Parts: sequence; structure tokens; C-alpha cells
Amino acid sequence: MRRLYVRMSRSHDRARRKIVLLVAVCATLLLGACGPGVPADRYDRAKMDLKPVPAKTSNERHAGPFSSGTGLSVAPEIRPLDPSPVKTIRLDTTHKIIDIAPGVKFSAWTFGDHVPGPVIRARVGDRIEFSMTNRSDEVVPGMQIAPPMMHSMDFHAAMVSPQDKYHSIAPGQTITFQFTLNYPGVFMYHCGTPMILEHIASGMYGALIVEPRAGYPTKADREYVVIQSEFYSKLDSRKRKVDGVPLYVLDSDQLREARPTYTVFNGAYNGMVKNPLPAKPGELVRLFVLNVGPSKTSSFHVVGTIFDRVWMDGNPDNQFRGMQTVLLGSSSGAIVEFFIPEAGRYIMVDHHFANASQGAIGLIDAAGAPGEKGGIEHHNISATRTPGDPEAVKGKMAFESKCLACHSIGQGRKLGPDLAGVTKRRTISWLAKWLKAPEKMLESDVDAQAMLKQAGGLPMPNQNLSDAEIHQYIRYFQWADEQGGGEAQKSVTHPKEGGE
Ligand code: HEC
Ligand SMILES: [Cu+2]
Repeated sequence: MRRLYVRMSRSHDRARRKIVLLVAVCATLLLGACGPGVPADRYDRAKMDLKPVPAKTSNERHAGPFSSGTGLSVAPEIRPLDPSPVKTIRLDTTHKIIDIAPGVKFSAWTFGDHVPGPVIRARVGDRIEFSMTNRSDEVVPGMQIAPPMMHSMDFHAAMVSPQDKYHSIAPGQTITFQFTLNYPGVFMYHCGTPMILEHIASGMYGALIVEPRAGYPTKADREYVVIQSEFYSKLDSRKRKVDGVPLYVLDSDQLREARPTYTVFNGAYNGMVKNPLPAKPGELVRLFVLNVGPSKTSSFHVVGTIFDRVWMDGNPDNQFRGMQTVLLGSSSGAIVEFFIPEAGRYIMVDHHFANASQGAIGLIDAAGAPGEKGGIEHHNISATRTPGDPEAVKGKMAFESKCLACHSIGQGRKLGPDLAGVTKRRTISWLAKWLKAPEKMLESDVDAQAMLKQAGGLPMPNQNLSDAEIHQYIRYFQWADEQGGGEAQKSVTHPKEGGE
């Protein structure tokens, strides 16, 4: 063979090279995305960024909002993907008291001052530039609950050296590191400081959702996040109280035995029963589900429908069709998609019913028109009563899809203030400036700063609204306020008004 090769003349050699080239091109076509054969590997290691720069730790303390960044939302809300290829994210650690069930004020440790921590949404190829200040030494108004301590951040979506990026930092310190997202998924993030079990059970976790580079292959009408986790609580042995209510603290004995007191969705016992997720018959709903644990599995199920598609761990390459439940171990995620077949309330549960009975239950409300049997009004103004002004109508529809997760009109505060009467307490220009850039207002405007304090330090994320949309929201708020608070109240207490 070798002798043959040597004997080949120049022209033979050239012809041979052509053939080799042809074979190479054909092989690329066959193996490549364009060929009918094996598709190119989406997870080609040669194309991954596996050399992030070393982490930096400093003694600089960040003093602004506890969370900020591109594409953050608070579950169940999830904002659409922000297209920027670099996501600058800050999640500071805090110690605070959270309500895990009615009357149960629990001494928690958090990322971004939330349990679960804010949801991050990004896409394959994006770079996350992450910073975190350990602010566990900042005293909760009125009391020192848990002593300050070391914390850290571990992103399951990253491929980095744990010793370099996930090491613990002391109170007052800041760590900064970056990484590129190589795989799509619904990934957990959590504190990795020993005892990890205690840090997770105290509330230090959240979800980082990574979309495939080209987006999802289906088009959903609604997207929500459901994060399941356990709480292990007991009455404080020092009998401390918060606002006159007894304080609950971590029960480490029960924790080690994996015997939770509450198993919940999105941080609150039966939370999504009180605040159901809106949807409509015929719609395709996409849920990003993450089971945090720390110690239980979830058998996630939605009563009344079948999961059309399940993407295990949130990656469309791991697809199942027509599933009734999806089994999630600790730190497993999934995307489930299903149609709402007809008007009704669809119940999300952990089908391990012992877990559901501890609070892992929520509703998707597709009850149809208000006033219908079983209908729930999300809104204090009956849905059939619509403004005359088309601008206000647009505002109302946009409000119901984008803002209801955090606001009501006349039904009390959710994450944000009740917006009933907002056009009376604020000027139109103030509202316009706020809706355009809440973060700028929080820097300069005293009223905005006072409001942030009342909101417990949670800033409203910038909603990226256009001037036209802002005008529509304001027209809608003006219309709602013209109806009067009392009027609005009536439409809820007397559902017959819904039929007009
Ligand atoms: C993730 C939760 C969240 C979402 C989504 C959200 N807001 Fe807010 N909003 C807040 C919080 C929290 C505050 C008050 C805290 C602060 O100072 O940032 C607030 C404040 C406001 C205020 C000022 C209220 C007052 O009493 O003066 C208005 C107006 C407002 N939001 C409108 C909207 C509109 C319109 C949308 C939808 C396009 C929206 N918000 C979406 C959380 C949210
Ligand atoms: Cu921690």
C-alpha cells in the first residue's frame, strides 16, 4: 500500500486529493446538520466555553437592592427571554423572616432577599456575570434573627471549578465570577456552604432557566415557574416574636430525618391556591418545574390534563410525550407543556399526596367568564366590564397578562402594592417615569424610595415597556380609578355584576 502510494505520479496525486476532498465534503454533509444522516452534535465540546476567568473576592460591600440584573423574575412569574448575550446578575445573601404558611413566620436565609431566589432566564451561549455580597450581617428591622455566617453560590448550569467559583465568603465580602451556558435546562442554584442541607432548607435556592440557542420548538401561550421545596420548622426555643406572632426556626433534627413540616410550591403553603395562575381554555401552558428538595422527590401532576410534552431537566432533547406525572429527584427539573381542554380549575400537585397535604398544591385558573360557577376573579373589576376607551382596553389586557403576578387592583398587595387609587396618589408624569425606568426612580425619587422600603426592599423589575404601552396602562389605571374603589369592591362581592 505504501509502495503504491509512493509510486503515484503527480497528476494521480492531485486526483487523489480531489477525491479525498470530495469524500470529506460528503462526510460533513452526511454527518452535518444539512445531511439526512446523524445531526451535528449540539453539545460539541470544541464549541463550548470551558475556560471562564478566575473568580474575584473582595471586601467591598454592595449596598443597593439585594437583587438586580437582566432577565430576573420572581416565581411563578417568568419574563420573556432578554436577548442580550451577557447577563449581569447580582444576588446578595440576606437573613430575613418569611411567611411560609398562615401565621408561620420563619427565620430564613436567602438569595436576593427572596425564597425561592429570583428566577434567572438566559439562553445557551449567554455569559452570566455574577456577583454576590454576603449581607447576612445586615440586621432585619427590629431584630437580629440568625447570626451572620458564611455563604456561597453553586450554579448547576455552570461548568466551572467549584473550589474557584463556589467557595464561601464571609459577611461583608463580595464574590464575582462568570461562566457561559453550554446546555439548556431548568437548573437549580443553591448555597453550597456546609451544612449544605441547612443552607438549602433555610431558603438558599432558586432556578436558572436556560433556553436552547434557537429557542423552544413549541409556542406556549403562558409560562410559569413552579419550584417545590421543603421547610422544617419549629417554634423558636427563645420564644421570640415578630409583629406579635411567634417566630419559627429551622428544626435540624427533623431536617436530618427528612421529615418536613411543609412541602410547598414557590415558597408558600398552598400559595398558588390563594393566587392561582391565570390561563384560558385552548391555551398551551408551559411550566418550568424544579424540585429543590432538599430531601424529597416530587411526583408532579396536573389534575385534568395530560402533559403533551415533558422535557426532562428542561432540555427538549430529553423529550417524552403524553405523560401523566413527572418524577423529579432533588435538584431535578423539567419543562411540562399541556393544553387547557376546557374551562375549569386545574390543580397542580405533588402526587405523593403526603407532600401535597403539606402545601404542595396550586391552581391554574381557566375558569372562563367570571360569574360562571366556580369562577375566580383575579381582578377586582369584573372581566366583562371593559373600558370604553380602546387604549384603556389594551392596558387592561396587558395588565392581566404582565402585571397580575405582582399587583392587584383593589384586592390587596401581592409582591407589589395594590394599584387601586394609584392615579390619585401619583401624578401621571410620575407614573410614566416609574413605568419607564423604576430603577432610575429608585435612585432619585424619595416617594419611590419610601415605597421600596414598604415593599420590604423588593424593587419592581423594569418591564421594558414602550411609551405607547405605558400610555395604555395609565389610561387603564385612570379608568379603574374612575370606577371608584367601592364600585370595584362590589363587583367581587356580588358576582352577579359579572353577568351584565
Ligand atoms: C415582579 C413583581 C412585579 C411585576 C411583574 C410588576 N410590578 Fe409593579 N411593583 C412591584 C413592586 C415590588 C413595587 C413597589 C416596590 C418598589 O418600590 O419597587 C411596584 C410598584 C408599582 C407601581 C407604583 C405603585 C404605587 O403605589 O405608586 C406601579 C404603578 C406599578 N408597579 C405598575 C406595574 C405595572 C403596570 C406592571 C406590569 C407591566 C408591573 N407593575 C409589574 C412589583 C412588580
Ligand atoms: Cu448559605
